[in-house]
Amino acid sequence: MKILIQNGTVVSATGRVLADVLTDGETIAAVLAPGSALLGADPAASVDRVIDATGRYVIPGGVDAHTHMELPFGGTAASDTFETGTRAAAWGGTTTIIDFAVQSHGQRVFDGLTAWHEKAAGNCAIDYGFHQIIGDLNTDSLQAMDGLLAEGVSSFKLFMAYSGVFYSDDAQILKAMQKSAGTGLMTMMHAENGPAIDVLVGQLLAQGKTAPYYHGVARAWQLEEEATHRAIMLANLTGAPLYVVHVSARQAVEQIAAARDTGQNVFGETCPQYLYLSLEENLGAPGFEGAKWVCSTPLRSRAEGHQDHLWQSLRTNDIQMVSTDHCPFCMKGQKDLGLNDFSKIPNGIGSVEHRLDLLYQGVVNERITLERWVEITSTTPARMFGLYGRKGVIQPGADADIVIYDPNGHTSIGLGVDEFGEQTGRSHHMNMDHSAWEGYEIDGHVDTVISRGKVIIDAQAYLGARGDGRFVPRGLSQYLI
Ligand code: DUC
Ligand code: ZN
Ligand code: ZN
Ligand code: ZN
Repeated sequence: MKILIQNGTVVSATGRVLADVLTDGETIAAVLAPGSALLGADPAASVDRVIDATGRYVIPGGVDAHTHMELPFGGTAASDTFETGTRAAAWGGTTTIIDFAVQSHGQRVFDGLTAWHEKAAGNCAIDYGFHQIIGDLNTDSLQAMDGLLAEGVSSFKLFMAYSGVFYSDDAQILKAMQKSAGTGLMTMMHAENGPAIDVLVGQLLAQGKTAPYYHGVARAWQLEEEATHRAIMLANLTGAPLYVVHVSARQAVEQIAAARDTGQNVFGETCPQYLYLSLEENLGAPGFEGAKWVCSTPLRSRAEGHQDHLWQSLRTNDIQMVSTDHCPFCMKGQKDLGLNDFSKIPNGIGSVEHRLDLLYQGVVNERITLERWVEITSTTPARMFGLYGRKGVIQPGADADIVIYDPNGHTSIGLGVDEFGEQTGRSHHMNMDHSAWEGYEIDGHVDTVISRGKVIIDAQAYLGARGDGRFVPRGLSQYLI
């Protein structure tokens, strides 16, 4: 199958150009001057399909480097399977996810990784890779980490919170970081001071403060700043490359920026929820409604300026990229486990479908440039996690993962049906009974999505199939020398 995308504006991390893009099989064959004579007078005669992209952007498919399909958490499991979650991602212009394989307590690392392969294999609509969560950091786990890269897993995640589940103490973190420094594997860190949070949670509950809002009170920004600083210092000592996940507090951003200014290999990720949503307006919604937005790190106070600072940090590169931390739970039967106790609400928000659209608003509102939009949603994630060249760029030889984005289009985000069962014209495809983004109106629209040379979203129709997506082994981060 050969596809010619004509007359679009090809946008990369470094610029934009009017060009035609030719795919051949699963890869990109050429980026050509518009109407290039190479194909002769009638391109339709030499390709299988011609797509007119006049007035639209042609961008590399999105790379979402932080998802949790089917994650067991809080006595339940994330509601998107690899099948439903990757299909929703495709609708939103994401053509690669990197999900977190879990080693749980008492399990061996490679048993956790194998279990994740079993969940994903044959079920995904788009390509996928894995990071490895090390949830039980013992001698055996440290040894197993030597074998991760050979399995195409070049990063592992540790948690400074969630005691008894994924938690690692400083001694364990130090040892894992020594391994990271020795192997080049990226250390990914959930940076919150869990033991301090646990004390505050207990005190709040004892005072009868059980509403979702108190989730945000207990997980104070000081505990994110402190843990971020501690992780940075341990990485500094050991020489480990460090990537801090889901940064929400401006003070944590400042820690990352300061470390980067000294030349340390420290990187930061934020998520759409921290750019748009807040402690006051969302977690503080009446009744139990705020449970929709219980995630960790938590949404932060708008009055304290975290959201504005995060947008600025994306522009100045104090923060390098945006992933979703997609971890969806339904209200009914899942979030409602914490009806009388906020600490029992499963943590997570579903956004895998909306990352490109939500970040495009940053272009519309002049928070970031068009090129930066492509960089933080596709190119940097690919480089950060050893996929660049194949993913994250439109160039000959790269996988033909391409999105045609219409800046004059419009996207209404929310459930496809309302409470009366009527079609709303909204766009939700995630397996959730609510949307954290209900009612968001987006300037811009994902028109066409091509995944390894196959058109999977076209004219509001899904043409992909379960099993189209393949595991992509990753190399070391391309940000490291
Ligand atoms: N944060 C979430 O919101 N969900 C899953 C795990 C995490 O760290
Ligand atoms: Zn986390
Ligand atoms: Zn996560
Ligand atoms: Zn459109």
